[in-house]
Amino acid sequence: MTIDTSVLFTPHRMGSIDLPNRLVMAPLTRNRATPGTDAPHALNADYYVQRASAGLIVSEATQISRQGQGYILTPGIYTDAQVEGWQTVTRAVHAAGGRIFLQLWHVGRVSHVSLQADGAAPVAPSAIQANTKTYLAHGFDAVSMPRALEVEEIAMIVRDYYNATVNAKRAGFDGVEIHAANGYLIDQFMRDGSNRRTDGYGGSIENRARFALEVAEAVVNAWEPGRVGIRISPVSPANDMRDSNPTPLFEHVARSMSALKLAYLHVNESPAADGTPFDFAALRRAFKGTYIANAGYTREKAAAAIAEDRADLVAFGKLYIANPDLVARFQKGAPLNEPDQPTFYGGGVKGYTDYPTLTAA
Ligand code: 8OZ
Repeated sequence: MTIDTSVLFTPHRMGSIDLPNRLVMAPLTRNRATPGTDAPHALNADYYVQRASAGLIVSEATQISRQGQGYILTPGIYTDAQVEGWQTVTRAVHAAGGRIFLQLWHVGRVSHVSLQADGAAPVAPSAIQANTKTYLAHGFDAVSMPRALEVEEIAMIVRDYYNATVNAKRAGFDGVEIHAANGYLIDQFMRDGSNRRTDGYGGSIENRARFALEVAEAVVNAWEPGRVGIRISPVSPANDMRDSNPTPLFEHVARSMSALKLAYLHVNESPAADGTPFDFAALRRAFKGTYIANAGYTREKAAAAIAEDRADLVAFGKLYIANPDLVARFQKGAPLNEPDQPTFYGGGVKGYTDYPTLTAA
């Protein structure tokens, strides 16, 4: 059976912006910022420009503060040098006809004392060490033991999200995506495997989702809801995450974000470790804006998801690493380049801006 994939190349209105097609470049950590400043530079602009035919680019995860960093050479959005670096990226992407959102990131406990000011412990909802690794100057290593945040400190981090959003606007982005997925700080608050708090930020679903809500409110106040999205990963076990009852938790999150009129809900649909099914369609129903599906989609699966109204847009990660002209390749049904795993994290041009386009190949 041949599938009609033409739906992938139809326009879509997402919040305050118009997208020319349904393909999203997923946020992808590549560890190639400037050493010392963690500012983006010309090579990073080249990389995003090559991928500017995507309906939407979501930038690599970008720390909102030094405390929010968990890996070497990931970019920030909290210094003037970083804002200026991102300006070169957004200007180049816009000149090439693209649209780009910045992904706002605080890693929480997925960090290491060597990245924190004065070698301090990373922060988390609770002092529970994750059984996971981070990428440091000496290679991959275990994350450090975190300390639990004081309630007053939580408000300061919400403020950091606000300031980072103001900076993203100054840097020329079209919007921002709140990274609430993959076991980083917001996800650590939401899921009960990493949150044992007994104050207003722990216990009930409403309490565990409170930090996510406060962050979303701050970000919307710094810009406008039509330029704000959020990414979640309800059952992904990545970074040692678990929750005893994810369905009502993430339905509550989707409904709350819908009430704030966020432009989109971006869902990493990676399955649970034990294969327990999760009803992603319930999240689709609970959220009134654009639904972006991600994880393991192909051209045909993406077209089917959109045709059957399970998603509005589909994000591609590894396929976008290897295929800068993914839109043109999908349009033609052309063969795809294979992603080269050893060059994903760190390095220069190799495995970054040297994947051939169809016309070059
Ligand atoms: C891979 C390596 C480092 C970070 C995520 C930001 O999983 C990441 C990430 C992925 O969301």
